Amino acid sequence: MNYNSLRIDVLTLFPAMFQGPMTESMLWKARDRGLLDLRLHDIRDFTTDKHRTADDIPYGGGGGMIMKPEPVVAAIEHALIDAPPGTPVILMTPQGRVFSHRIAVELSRHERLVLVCGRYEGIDDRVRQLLITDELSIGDYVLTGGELPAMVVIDAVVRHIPGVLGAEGAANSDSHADGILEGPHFTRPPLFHGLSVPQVLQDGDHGKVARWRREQGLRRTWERRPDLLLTAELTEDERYLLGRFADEDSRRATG
Ligand code: 4GO
Repeated sequence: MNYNSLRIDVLTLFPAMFQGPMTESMLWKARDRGLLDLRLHDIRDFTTDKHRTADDIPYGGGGGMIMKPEPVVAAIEHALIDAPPGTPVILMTPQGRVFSHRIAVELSRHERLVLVCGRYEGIDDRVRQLLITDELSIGDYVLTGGELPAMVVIDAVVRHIPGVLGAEGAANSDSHADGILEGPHFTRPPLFHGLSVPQVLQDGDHGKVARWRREQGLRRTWERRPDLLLTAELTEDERYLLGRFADEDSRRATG
């Protein structure tokens, strides 16, 4: 098999933060198999003064410090050497579009990605104006830096590089892969603290198991994330099942 590999350049003032997460388990395997080429760059290495100054006070006053534009721009330009045109240069920021399964799949199809992590009150906006092509947020909360969001994006993207996951195509049945959640999972023993594994899974009729899983996934989505059902592409059978959940609901409410 001829796998394509993904190179990700991360620009940060704290490259050591990536050492743990990026050298464990699946991510390590991806790197070991040559599917992921992860390169960490210390933005401070692109400063030019003797104190290696990466931040400065904000124009207009106010608290906190701002990351100086020159070292960040130099780091991005370094990361973009020999990168194909259209390589995403992504800034992690709570002001970005909210990261999702769909965006993870989209990003995994590129040959190269550049992730820029801010610290303090953020980066001088001219870096964004000049070089940033995408701004991503992992959710509506503020963190002390873009490093944890970058790691979240890397983990979610790398799972979609062909050859990374053990069971080929295991990512396709994931929660969110087709717009609905997954149902529950079980392993041995068949009886645990008085709770048994559903008989259909123990019987191992693959057709029945597939139908049961789809129904459980739909049920969970109905219960927990009904917003997802507004956009999920469902078959006629699945729409019928949703109707049944609604009926069960109203019987519980009235009976
Ligand atoms: C990203 C960056 C939150 C996110 C960040 C997020 N906080 N929700 N903080 O993805 C500029 C300096 C932004 C600290 C950074």
